[in-house]
Amino acid sequence: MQNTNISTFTSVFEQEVYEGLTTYPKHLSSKYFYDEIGDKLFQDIMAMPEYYLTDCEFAILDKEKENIATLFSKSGEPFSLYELGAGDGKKTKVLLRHFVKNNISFDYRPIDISQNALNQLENSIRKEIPKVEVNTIQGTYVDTLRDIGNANDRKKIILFLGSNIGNLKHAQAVQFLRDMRDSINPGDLIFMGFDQKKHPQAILDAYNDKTGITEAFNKNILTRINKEMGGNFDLDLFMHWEVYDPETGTAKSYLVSKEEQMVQIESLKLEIRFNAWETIHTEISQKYDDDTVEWLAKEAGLTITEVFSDKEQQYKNYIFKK
Ligand code: AVJ
Repeated sequence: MQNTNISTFTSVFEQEVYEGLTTYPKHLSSKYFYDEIGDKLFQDIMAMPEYYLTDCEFAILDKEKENIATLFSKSGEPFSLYELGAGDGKKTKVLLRHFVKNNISFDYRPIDISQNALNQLENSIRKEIPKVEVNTIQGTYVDTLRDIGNANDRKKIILFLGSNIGNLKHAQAVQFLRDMRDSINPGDLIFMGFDQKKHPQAILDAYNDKTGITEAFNKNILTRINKEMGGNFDLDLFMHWEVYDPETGTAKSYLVSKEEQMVQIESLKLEIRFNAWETIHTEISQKYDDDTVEWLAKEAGLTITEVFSDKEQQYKNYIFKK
């Protein structure tokens, strides 16, 4: 018996798994990589030598912290520093420390879907940079952007680091930037990281490490389905496969079925057939160039006021205003 009644799904995750695995070609959303194990695996990815993004952005923030502080506090007004998908805040702390040292008046409002991640972040800031006023906000990007839009107590600066925008297709990225634009006022700023087009091999290596961390990260979505929905995916019967198209700048991750097989998912009352070498598309990680970021900004009604880059132009941070 197949479950086709949407009202019987107990979560959006269940509904999206059902839809993604009963359509052709099959797909699952990378937003479901992140549970406690997925968060840990992503930490491990950020520490890999192949995953240049984190080191590049860290270097940019460190090199440019003075310029960034000047731009954020130009008017001298106190501001709220919102951060979407704050995670462990390792890179942001470079800025926080510098702002505190220079007596810049601001509060830090990290936003994350995970209350656990927020608690850890708040505790570590309390310990390491106690002078920072932290006000955490738990929620999805969409909900919290609405809250940011409604909060007009202070000048707003929104951080969105890590090239997290790269998980969105261009049309979705434009919509996301429009939502950000709608949540700020003239004079407010958006500070974002965009990974850049580069040697295709460097990109493939970053998403296809030999140690298998990225593979485990990609497969964690199957582990979650097994645990949370009573699935019986055999992880060894799927392989991680990465492709990068240097023309479009899109890196895509797949899970490929190594043989013909059936998989059952109990809570969905679903049995799924995989042909040998059939794919599940799980993630895109878009790479950009200045023209593309300018185009996105224009489509969203934003203007780029500043671009910061590492020496090799592997990665860039852009400041946008309304
Ligand atoms: C967290 C979305 C920026 O796409 O580079 C890392 C996630 N996926 N390795 C990225 C990820 C595989 C990462 N983002």
